[in-house]
Amino acid sequence: MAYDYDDNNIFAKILRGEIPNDTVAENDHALAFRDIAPKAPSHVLVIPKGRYVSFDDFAANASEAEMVGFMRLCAEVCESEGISLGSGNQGFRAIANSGPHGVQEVPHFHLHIMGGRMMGPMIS
Ligand code: D5M
Repeated sequence: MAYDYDDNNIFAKILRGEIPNDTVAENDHALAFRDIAPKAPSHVLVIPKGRYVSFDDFAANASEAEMVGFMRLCAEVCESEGISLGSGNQGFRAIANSGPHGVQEVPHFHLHIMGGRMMGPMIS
């Protein structure tokens, strides 16, 4: 299965430092920054630094180090945003829109982490 990565997508430009972002956290393998159009009091996007189009591309092809780096950064974001269940907070929603049916707009894998309010129905 081929996943054609577009180096001109907006998150690739963010990773290259060509456009600004509101960084929340970063490690060797992933970057977390605030969504430009937040849908919740806390709305952070976590992206791998590697060239992965979608959730399934990342799941199939990322190295274990990239996966661990990505997931640990997600945990760090949940903690610093005050939404992590492990610290007794109220929780959050994590979504990876993937492809046309998932209504993915930016073709670089990203996880939306949203919290700070009660979420509505998941399907729309
Ligand atoms: O959603 C893509 C998300 O990316 C959407 O919530 C807006 C956000 N976005 C788009 N451009 C930027 C920049 N420049 N900074 C921060 N956030 C941005 P999806 O439908 O999952 O692909």
